[in-house]
Amino acid sequence: MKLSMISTTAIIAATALGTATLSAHADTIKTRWVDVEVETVASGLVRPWGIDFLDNGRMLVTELPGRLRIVEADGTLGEPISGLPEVRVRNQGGLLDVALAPDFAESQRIYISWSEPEEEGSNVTSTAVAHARLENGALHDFTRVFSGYPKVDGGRHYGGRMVFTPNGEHLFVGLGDRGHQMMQSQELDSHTGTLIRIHPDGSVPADNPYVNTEGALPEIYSYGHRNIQGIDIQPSTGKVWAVEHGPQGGDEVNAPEPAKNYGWPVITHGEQYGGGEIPQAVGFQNEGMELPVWHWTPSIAVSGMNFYRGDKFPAWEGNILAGGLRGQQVARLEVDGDRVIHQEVMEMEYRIREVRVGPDGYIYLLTDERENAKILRLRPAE
Ligand SMILES: [Ca+2]
Repeated sequence: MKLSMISTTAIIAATALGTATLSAHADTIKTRWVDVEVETVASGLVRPWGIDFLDNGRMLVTELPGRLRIVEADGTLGEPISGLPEVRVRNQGGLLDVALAPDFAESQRIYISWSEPEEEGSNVTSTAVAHARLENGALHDFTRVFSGYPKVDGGRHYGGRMVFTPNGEHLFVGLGDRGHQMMQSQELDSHTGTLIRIHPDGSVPADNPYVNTEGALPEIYSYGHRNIQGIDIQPSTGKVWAVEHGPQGGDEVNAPEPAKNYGWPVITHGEQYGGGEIPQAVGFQNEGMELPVWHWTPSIAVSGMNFYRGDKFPAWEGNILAGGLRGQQVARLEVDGDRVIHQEVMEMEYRIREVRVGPDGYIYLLTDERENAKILRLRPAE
């Protein structure tokens, strides 16, 4: 995806049934339905992780090392916004996602997720969510609405992706297994390896599946997840979908339903890093556990996911767009009901951390570099 002026010849290779891989060596990627231009909107970021869209093309972007910035439409990076909590920056931990409140236009309220230490400087952390009012480059009235239980000494698998339902009533947050004691993902007495559903003020919806289950945490919506890294609401159904990292192999797309078990670490298509079976795994399926809608084996290290909605890529309406870190790609999945029927891979030359459809219908990507990371924009070629 070098942005040279050489015209593109896309290389199309079938790598698996129903999959086409498109590799662009210029500024245009030829895909099945449309030629796609890749533009650099902004650069100079450090491990950007989350993005949401303000008015007039301005964007709010998090950087994992604990900064939140406004990026102007012309790519100018604003000064870091003050008023963040202590963010424990360690391995995969740091400042994670950002989302405008559903009533942002009136309230100026934003939501962030981050790795929250037990006490100042502690490595014992969990994923927390808060809201605050954004005004004059600073956060005010900072209010924590969720903190994962338990806090764990470790720097991996925080989850942290957030999405509001379109009516603003519910907030979903994906939480990871924290990288050890994986069987905690199978238990309901911790938030480890779960998808939670709360009201925007942090209160628990009365119709959450475990509100009347003794010993279960009431925020839990579904469980048996490994590390959710992308989440969105399917426009045609209003249902939540999520992508999660497998270990070595077995990255998944799931359409989580309340009280259902998505199997980690008991069922997986993955194996240990370096090879060998996951010790707790029994295979690809097991009684009472849900199969993924789709899986990537080998892993692309899936990160970021949005359903396409908008007027710029009409042929992609309702498709899933998912990023790949190790896979350095955007995967486009055509969805029919609750099945994926075709995959097309757009190869990028960057690790892709997040994929978001902007209010303008263009597709925004965050690249994952430790220096000079970028916001890229996909648009139909002229
Ligand atoms: Ca699973």
